[in-house]
Amino acid sequence: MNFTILTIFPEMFSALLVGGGIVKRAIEHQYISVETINIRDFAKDRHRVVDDRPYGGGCGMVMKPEPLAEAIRQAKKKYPEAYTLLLTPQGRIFNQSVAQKLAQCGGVIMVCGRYEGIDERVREHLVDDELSIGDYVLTGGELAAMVVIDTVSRLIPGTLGNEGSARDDSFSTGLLEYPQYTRPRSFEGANVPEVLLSGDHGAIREWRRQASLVRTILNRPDLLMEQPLTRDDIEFMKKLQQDIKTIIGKHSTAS
Ligand code: 4G0
Repeated sequence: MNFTILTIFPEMFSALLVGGGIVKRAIEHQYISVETINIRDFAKDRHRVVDDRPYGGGCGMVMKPEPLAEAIRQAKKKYPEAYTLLLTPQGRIFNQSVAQKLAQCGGVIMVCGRYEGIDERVREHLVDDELSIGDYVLTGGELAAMVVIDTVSRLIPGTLGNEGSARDDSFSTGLLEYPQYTRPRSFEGANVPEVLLSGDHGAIREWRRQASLVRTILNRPDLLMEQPLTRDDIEFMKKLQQDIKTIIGKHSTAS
């Protein structure tokens, strides 16, 4: 899988090669490749200007169409099968299932906007899809593009080393991950749950499923509306509901 990034700050992507992370390893083992194209290289004037004032007035600057369009065309010429994305707060929200789709396509070209965005005509004619990594505004699309590269990279077969991890993780089960523990058994007075030391794999599976359900109810109840729940899940949640009612009952009769 090739990622080609169009940006005025190509140096930012060297961050992907720092340390001993999975993305760096994936590049070294040629599961993925990351190329950058400096949009400024396509500016025609002496000062290599890539932005201009918005028609109709208003504050800030807009990325001017000519250099950006030329940069996109060069990327598409090298990777004709690639999917061209614009990272923008106006895009569809990027999530694990979008990442899974991207992991199966024939390369990704990502346009990183700066300033107040890009000229609308470039978006209409040269961009296949617009993605947002969340409801907040960054100073540029570069960090968003790196989030996409990181997320998609670990879904490419071979990149994880541990194939199970990507399949089992949150959002693949539709629930949040259960708590994880490692040695020591007792840390600053806090003990690892006994069931995880029991060797009873059925009991461990049940404990983890229930811990996932509780976390999801507390932090992301919206997720529970999507994924199907088992009969055991429903039974567990009814029991929780009963326990909560009993506690509330005790408090309201006391006060
Ligand atoms: C295009 C993406 C790009 C338009 C990019 C800003 C947040 C995200 C940019 C704008 C970005 C995200 C209209 C401000 C660059 N910020 N949430 N900034 N506008 O994915």
